[in-house]
Amino acid sequence: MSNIVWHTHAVDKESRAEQKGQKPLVIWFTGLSGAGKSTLAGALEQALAAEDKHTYLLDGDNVRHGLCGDLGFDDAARQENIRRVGEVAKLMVDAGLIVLTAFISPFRAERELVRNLVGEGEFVEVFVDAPLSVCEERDPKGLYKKARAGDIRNFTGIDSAYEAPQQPEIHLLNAGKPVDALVDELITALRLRGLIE
Ligand code: PPS
Repeated sequence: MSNIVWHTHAVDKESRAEQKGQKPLVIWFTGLSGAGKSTLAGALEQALAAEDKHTYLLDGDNVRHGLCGDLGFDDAARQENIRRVGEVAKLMVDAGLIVLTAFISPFRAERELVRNLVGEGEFVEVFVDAPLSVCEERDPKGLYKKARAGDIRNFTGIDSAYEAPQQPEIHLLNAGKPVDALVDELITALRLRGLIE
């Protein structure tokens, strides 16, 4: 980037994290529409907040009302969506927060891009794995029905690809287990990795 110089400030990432008394982190939920990303991320955030952790949840549907309100669902728009969210998540980690994100984030390349941007050790990929048939059966927003009818184009799992993570840090099977049990699984996995106390 020409003519733009990075400024280093006296209050830095380490001092902000120390002030908060927590390890900043991005917990990146990925999975099909209706797999349970937002529900699980919300429940985990509640559990972390109850332990006085300072968190922020970036949720796909909400972010698309503002920051990414200009983006649709073709491949290029999804790539840009995830790029922007990755940059915001990185800023929030810099601010000392535990960031939870709930985006389909269907493409491996963009998830890797965010992993590299945030940095290994501060990025945890959580694959919320629910079979397409289960998501379609749940269809909480009626979107699968519309996609099957041809009223929505580029719908993930129907006529747009979902590239499942090959080596996520955490792989949650979400087909019937209660949310509380899955949140316990998540917290145990995060503790085992030394990412939360
Ligand atoms: S992406 O792929 O990461 O950019 O998508 P994301 O920002 O997470 O937005 C997904 C939510 O948008 C709704 N929606 C669609 N999803 C997939 N494909 C198409 N074409 C589409 N159109 C609208 C849908 O409610 C998704 O929410 P979730 O919570 O995942 O069901």
